[in-house]
Amino acid sequence: MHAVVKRRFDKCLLRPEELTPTGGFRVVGAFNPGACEYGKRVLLLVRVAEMPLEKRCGYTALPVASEGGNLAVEWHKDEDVEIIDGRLVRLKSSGLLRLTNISHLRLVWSDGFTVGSFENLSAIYPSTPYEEYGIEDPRITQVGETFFITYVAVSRHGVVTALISTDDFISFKRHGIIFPTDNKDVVIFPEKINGAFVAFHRPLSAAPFSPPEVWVSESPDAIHWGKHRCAISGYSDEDFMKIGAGTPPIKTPKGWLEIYHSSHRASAKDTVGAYCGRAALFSLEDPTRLTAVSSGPVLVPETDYDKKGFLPNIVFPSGIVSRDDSLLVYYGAADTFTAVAILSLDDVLRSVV
Ligand code: MAN
Repeated sequence: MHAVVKRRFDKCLLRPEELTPTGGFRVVGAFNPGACEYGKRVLLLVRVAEMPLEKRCGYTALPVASEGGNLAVEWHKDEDVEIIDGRLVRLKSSGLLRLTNISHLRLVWSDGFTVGSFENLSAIYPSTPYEEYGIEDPRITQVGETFFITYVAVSRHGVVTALISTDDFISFKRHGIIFPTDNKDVVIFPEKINGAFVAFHRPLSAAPFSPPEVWVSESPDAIHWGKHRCAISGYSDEDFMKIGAGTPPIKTPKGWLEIYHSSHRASAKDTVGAYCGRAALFSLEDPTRLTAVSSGPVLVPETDYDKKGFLPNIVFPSGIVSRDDSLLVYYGAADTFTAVAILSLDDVLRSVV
């Protein structure tokens, strides 16, 4: 797979071993970061995935968070558990899925190209029954003075998206679930359009009449969403398994630019297929109207850290900062690392036809 746009610069910014683990756990991933500019700095909100340190022969450890945010471990006999992939197992008794790791979010300061100290980082831990299997994949959008953080919450109730807002990244207001099960990859536009907040999201049906699609919705307050419509259909000549919005949209002269991800059918030897980033343009006046998509992927697994990790060959764009003609795309590499790739805005716009 080749990218239709050449990277101008790339760098692995954060590795799991650089972060202090929660007591009793080890960090296995520091990836899928939300990103925004804050003053002169770039703030990254990283998904930190952890696995229990303790091992018991013949048992599988499944992590779980209590309502107070403490992480604990449940032990299940190996024979009662079926392994699906590196991330997931199925409990044979109920047929239900569980994650082998549990995620929380941590703030990391950056100048855009390097990251600062990892000490005393603010963290957001799971804290409601809807977050008992972890919180994941944050996206940050500044609208006016307020930063809106959407994130995925996973629990026995399913996979949902919740909202936090903050003005200073010191105090955070939780607004609860904004898109119920199953829905993830929610990115909010950086300005209101015709008086409404607008967001892309990815509903996932248990009774699939369609492949997964990106949808677009509107809201008066970023909490109550309606006017749901399909924005990018999953149908394609290629063997897409899933698509989902990636980075919050950026306003360009040619329209709203969205870098979204596509996942591909797994080859026989892998359990999870490759993930790439693609570009789509939406009308400036009517952000529900898709005007063009890139002729191919704009970001593909290229570097060592994209290709080797917890799950190989994954680039998952989740944050973006635009500086002059450069797009600083922050992404999760191999479900393990946080990385940045710089693309030229002109190149990306030229690839969208
Ligand atoms: C998928 C992957 C995982 C994630 C779960 C729950 O299996 O994206 O990384 O933990 O969904 O959201």
